[in-house]
This record gives sequence, C-alpha cells and structure tokens, in this order.
Amino acid sequence: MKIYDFPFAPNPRKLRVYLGEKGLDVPFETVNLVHGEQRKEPFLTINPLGGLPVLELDDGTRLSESLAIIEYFEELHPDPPMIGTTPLERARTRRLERIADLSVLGRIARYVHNRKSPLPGVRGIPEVAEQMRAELPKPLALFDAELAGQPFVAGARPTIADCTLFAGFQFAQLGEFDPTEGFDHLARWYAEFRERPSTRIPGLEAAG
Ligand SMILES: N[C@@H](CCC(=O)N[C@@H](CS)C(=O)NCC(=O)O)C(=O)O
Repeated sequence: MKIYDFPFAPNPRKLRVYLGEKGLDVPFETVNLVHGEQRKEPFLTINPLGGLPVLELDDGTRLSESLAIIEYFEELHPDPPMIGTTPLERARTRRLERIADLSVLGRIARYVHNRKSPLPGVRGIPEVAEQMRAELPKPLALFDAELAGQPFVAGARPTIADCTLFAGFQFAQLGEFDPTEGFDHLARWYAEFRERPSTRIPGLEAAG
C-alpha cells in the first residue's frame, strides 16, 4: 500500500494529519505538483483527474478523493474514533468537516491559486481571489463559535474536521494571510493543533 502525495498541498495534508492522529504509517510517493508531474504520465494513468492524494492498495486498486480515503481507513481502524461514535455525533462531525472543506479549505485554495498560484501555468483572476477572501469570515465565525466551548472543532477530541480545517489554514500561508486573525478561539485552536506531532512533515523541522 502507498499514497501518492505532495505534502504541501491541502488535500494530501489533510490525509497526512489524519493518518498521524490515527497512528497509521503508510508510505508516501511524491508527485511534485509544482513541477507539474500530476498533469502527465505516468500519473494521469493513476488518476486521470490529475489530483492528489491517491491511495494505492497492494493489489493495485486505486482510490482518489481525500475524504473517501479517510473514510476507508476509518472503517478499517475505528479506534481512536475520528468521526464520532453515535449517529448524531458522526453527523455533526461530518457536517463540520464538510463546512471546513467546502467553505474554508476550498476558498483558501481558490484564493491562493487566483492570487499567485504555486502551480505551473495557472493564471489567476484577481477578482475571484478577492471574492473568495470576502466569503471566508462567515464560516470562520462559525468555527470560532464552536471552539469557544470545546478544545477541538467537533468536541472533546480531534476529528476529521480538525484535519481539514488545519490543512486549509496551513495553505493560507501561501496566500500570506492568517485566517485566525480576529477570531480568538480559532487562534487558540490553531496554535495548539499545530503543535501536535500529526502536523509535522518528516524532513521539515516544524509544520511551518
Ligand atoms: N477533491 C479532491 C481534490 C484533489 C485535488 O485537486 N488535489 C490538489 C492538491 S490539494 C491537486 O492535486 N491539484 C493539482 C492540480 O490542480 O494540478 C480530494 O479531496 O482529494
């Protein structure tokens, strides 16, 4: 088993943090997105959509989509639970993870790529960047309110919602802005979460 990965990109990062929290050790094979390796063979045979991460099983089966890969591991390794334990807890965790992905990570990614993309050949549209940035405070306020009364995004322990939100915030560094600015509870959570061993990228001193 291995994971095609580029550790600085948000969707692979989300999966890395998840695996770290679970204590699962899966080998990574780097596909350098900045060099455009995702847009040519052999990677296009691995994932015709040209996106990372991709999980490859020992029998050659391949699975793309970060959340599908996470749910696959979660079903194989339910402890510690990262999507809650009761139907309501699981629904609430998934709700927050979806908001973190679609309304925070996705917008931060579109902001970065439309402002000054690290990917080759991406021509940004400044108006789209500004629109993405303008749409961020509303979901960030939602997470700030959640974190006012609990240590992690979905409650007392880390879940997939923390992994996704963290990956989004890390990518904001490329956009040279701090998404926690003005949100005290989010700032507290981010400062604490980035100290967790799961956020470290081996070979780099700290999460950065
Ligand atoms: N929805 C997919 C998104 C996959 C994706 O687009 N990944 C980005 C990295 S965060 C990528 O590989 N981009 C390369 C490109 O657009 O050329 C997932 O969650 O895995």
